[in-house]
Amino acid sequence: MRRKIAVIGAGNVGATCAQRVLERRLADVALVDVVDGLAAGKALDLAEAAPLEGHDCRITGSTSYEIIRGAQVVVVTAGLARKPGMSRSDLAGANAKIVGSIIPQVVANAPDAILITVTNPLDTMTYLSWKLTRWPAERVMGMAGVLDSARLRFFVAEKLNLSVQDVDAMVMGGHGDSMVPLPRYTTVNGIPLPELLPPAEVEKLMQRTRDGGAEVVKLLKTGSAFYAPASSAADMAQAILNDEHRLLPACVRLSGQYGLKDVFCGVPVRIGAKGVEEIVQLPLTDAEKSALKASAEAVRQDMKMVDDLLGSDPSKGKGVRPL
Ligand code: TXD
Repeated sequence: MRRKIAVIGAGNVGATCAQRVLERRLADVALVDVVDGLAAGKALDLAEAAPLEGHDCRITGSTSYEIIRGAQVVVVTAGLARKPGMSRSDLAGANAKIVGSIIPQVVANAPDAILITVTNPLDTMTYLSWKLTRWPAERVMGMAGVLDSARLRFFVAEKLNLSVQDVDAMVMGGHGDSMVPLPRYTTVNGIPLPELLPPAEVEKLMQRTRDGGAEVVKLLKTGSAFYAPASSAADMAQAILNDEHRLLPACVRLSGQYGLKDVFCGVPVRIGAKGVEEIVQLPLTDAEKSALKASAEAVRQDMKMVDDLLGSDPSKGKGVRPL
């Protein structure tokens, strides 16, 4: 059977993610966008690159969700992106309406898929997606930690003039200003970062990671980062499709882990064919624990906006309700 990934939103992140998937020869791609011709045009252009890239994956694009039928993974990237001076939370109202209109069509056409939410504000949109799908929490995850960790890996490698391949990093928490990059779990071939740099230098790299998205937005002026976000989403999709059991940070629903309950937040998880196979609990210091808690509480505030939009008890609703 041919494998298939649906990508909703054919903008910067969506189209680049489709390209990554094709060029990694991962799966066929179904690209959907609300703008007439956009997904179809980008899909045709990407299909015409196939002979040059030497892959046989197929790509189709449409405004219709019929093309996503049979997808094992759905990546939702549709929504407004940040402009300079905006926080991710500023996007919440507009993007909740967009994601709210998409999820019912995903559920109708790809009912057995695993969902990766990319749209910002990430943690809130992942929560909204989960609520609207009514799928088990293992099948709904948000992409942020893979990106934030990749940024940190790059900053460390650049600072130490080392290969990025030798640097690993872990960023937990919500995908916002309160994210929690963890120096102790940032290592160069097993050596923790605090052994290699003085505390002030370590902190600078952590702060640059927290500001990583804004740094790109400021340079681009018209939109936000998309190359590294697209690679991050493709990595997560690959872990699912290839049943790789990868340990990656992802935004998932916590049910008591790290002392946090009923909140969506970035933590290390094991990802495979069934989605989130396990939430991995790292030993944290008191300071790390309280930073994670503060970050999760900030997400919880934003999640209330979703609850307000959905009404008091969506669990009694029909399952999926467009906003
Ligand atoms: O780490 C992360 N999670 C992120 C998140 C990293 C980078 C970008 N992140 C967020 O992804 C960003 O803040 C935005 O909320 C989304 C998409 O960012 P992108 O840079 O791809 O934005 P674009 O280029 O504006 O593309 C958005 C597309 C565009 O083509 C719209 O026509 C489409 O979304 N769109 C829709 N498609 C389908 N259905 C509906 N309703 C719809 N509305 C807009």
